[in-house]
Amino acid sequence: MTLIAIEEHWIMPELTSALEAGADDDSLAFNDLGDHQERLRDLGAGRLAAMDAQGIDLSVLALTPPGTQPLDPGQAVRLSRAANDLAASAVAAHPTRFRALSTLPMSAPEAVAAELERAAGLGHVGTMVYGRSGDRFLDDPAYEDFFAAAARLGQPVFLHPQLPSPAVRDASYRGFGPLTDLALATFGWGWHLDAATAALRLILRGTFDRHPDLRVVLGHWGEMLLFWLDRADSLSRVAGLPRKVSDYLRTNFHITTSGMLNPALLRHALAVTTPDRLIFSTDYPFQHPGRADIATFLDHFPTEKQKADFAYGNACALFGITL
Ligand code: GRE
Ligand code: ZN
Repeated sequence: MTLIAIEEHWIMPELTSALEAGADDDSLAFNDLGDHQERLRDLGAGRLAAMDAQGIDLSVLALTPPGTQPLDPGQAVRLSRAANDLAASAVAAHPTRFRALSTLPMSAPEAVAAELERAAGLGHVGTMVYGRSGDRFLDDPAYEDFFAAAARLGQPVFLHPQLPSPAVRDASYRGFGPLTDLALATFGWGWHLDAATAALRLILRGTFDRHPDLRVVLGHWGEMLLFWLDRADSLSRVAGLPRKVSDYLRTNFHITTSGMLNPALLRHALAVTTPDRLIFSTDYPFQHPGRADIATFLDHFPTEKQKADFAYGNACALFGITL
C-alpha cells in the first residue's frame, strides 16, 4: 500500500547557525542527539534509504522546530526564503519521493502572507507554523492576512509544538534539574499543551468563522484535544461561538500520528472524529517506526478503506498531492 508521511523534519545548516547565535532555545539540543544532525541535513540518498527501509513512498518535509520564528524579522524573511527554495530543490530532485511544507517568517507578520504565496508557487503543499512568535500568539490580528491567504490558496497550516514561553517555563516547568526541566517543558508535556492552547485560541478568536475553508493539522493525535472535547465544548458557549469546539475540530482540523503508532489512540480518535481526518506521519528522525511496526499498526484499522485513507488518501486530498 502507498504510504505518505506528513511530518518529516529537516534542517538547513545556515538556519541552525543563525538560531544558535541569535535564539535562546534549548530545544535546539534535540537536533544534536545521536545521529539526528546527519539525518536532518540529508535531503538525498540517506533519507531515501531510511524511507525505503520503513516502506514510506512519499515524505512531506518540514523544518524542525523552532523554524525561523525566533529570529529578528530581517533574518527570518531571508532564511525562510532560503529554506523554501532549498526544500523546493529537494522536491524537484526527487519529485516522486518528496513534497514540502513551507517555512514562514512569523516574526515579520506583514511578510508572512507573501512568502506563503511565493512558496505555494514553488509547489509547497502547505506550511508549518508554531503557536507563538516572541510575545505574539498565532491568533494575533497581525496574522489575519496569513490565515486569509492560507484559506484562499488552499494551503493547510500544520501547527507544530514549540518550547513554551520563558514565563510559562518558569511558572510550570522548573525545579528538577536542567534535563528533566527541559523534557517536561517539551516532549514530555509542555510542547503539547502549548500547541493545544494555540489551537484553542485560534478557535476562540473566530478564525474558522472568518475563514471556514482554513485547514489546520495537529500532530501527536491532536495534542490531547481529542481527549478534552467534553470540557472544551463549554468554551463555545462562554465565548459566544456559533459552533462547538468539537465541531471545529471535526471540520477544520486534521490529526496526524507523529510516530505514535498506538492502537488505543487510534480507537479513541475514531470514536471522537472521523476517519477522513487521520493521517500518517513518523516525525522523522525523532521517531523512527520500522516497516513491521507500521504494518502492525495499519492492521488495526477497521476497514481497508480507512486504512488506505490514513496511509495516503487523506494526505493526497488535504495537500492536493497527486501520486
Ligand atoms: C518533534 O518534532 O515533535 C520533536 C522534535 C525533537 C525531539 C522530539 C520530537 O522536534 O518529538
Ligand atoms: Zn515534529
